[in-house]
Amino acid sequence: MSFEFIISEPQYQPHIALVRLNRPKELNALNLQLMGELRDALKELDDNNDVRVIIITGNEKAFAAGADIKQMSDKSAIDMLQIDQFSTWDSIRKTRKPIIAAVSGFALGGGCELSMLCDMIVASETAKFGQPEIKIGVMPGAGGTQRLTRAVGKARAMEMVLTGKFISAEEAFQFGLINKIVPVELYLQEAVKLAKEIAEMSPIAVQLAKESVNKVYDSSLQEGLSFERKNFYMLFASEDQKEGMSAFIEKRKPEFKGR
Ligand code: DAK
Repeated sequence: MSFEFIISEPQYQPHIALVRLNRPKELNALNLQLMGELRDALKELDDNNDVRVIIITGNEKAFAAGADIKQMSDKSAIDMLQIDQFSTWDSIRKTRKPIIAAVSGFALGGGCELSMLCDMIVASETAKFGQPEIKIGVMPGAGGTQRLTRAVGKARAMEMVLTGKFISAEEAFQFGLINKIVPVELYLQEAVKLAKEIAEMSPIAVQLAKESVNKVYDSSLQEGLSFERKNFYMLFASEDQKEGMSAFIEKRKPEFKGR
């Protein structure tokens, strides 16, 4: 399979596949095509018997700075509902093989949500995690309010979601969001090291163990995610969403009116 916005290497190392998000000029902003490619690549790797662990990474500056605001800015609530990007995210969630996010630089909005959708996160010292959607007049829509809260607790999640402030790799580690922090030149290497340890285990046991750990989340997470998603779409009916996203694109401060 050939892709435009990602690079997929099924045999990056023995039994280890690497998927690189590859829109560097846009800080790997997750447009619909990139997310579709990521879904297709992960499906292919999940079906490939030689692959045991998958690593998703970006580049040193950005894992991903969120969904593509330029692609979303003029959408209506109904457009967003009909695009139904959630099915893409949901199919990534269903990947049976373990996925490690190797994060450096920005992991924001959908980028933070994508890293949390992975099973483990190895980060560089420069990594910054955040859910800054509130600053552009919306809110997290791909698991941020649910997975972040489960990972770091209500108080920290509330602060991040309501102020949009970023946390450093060090804070993310202290809060239990990530597995490891390493110097920037080592983050991919460290993710590979972790992947190798897992790749030595029984792939069937790994698959069932992953499924079982995730069961903890799934029972009530679904309800939360569907609630969150509807609220996210609803925000596209607001003037503040148009203002927030236009202001970002025009590089000015937004003026929110609460309408
Ligand atoms: N979208 C589009 N373009 C982006 C972008 C984004 N999210 N982030 C950065 N870029 C672009 C910038 O516009 C700029 O492009 P040019 O102006 O050069 O053409 C280029 O990348 C470099 O960015 P900056 O010049 O801004 O770089 P700085 O180092 O000054 O700042 C920054 C880096 C990451 C702090 C800043 O770019 C920034 O604040 N970016 C936006 C972060 C953000 O708000 N992210 C959340 C987006 S909303 C859902 C699925 C997903 C989602 C929701 C629902 N469903 C399945 C229902 C997700 C929503 C979101 O993520």
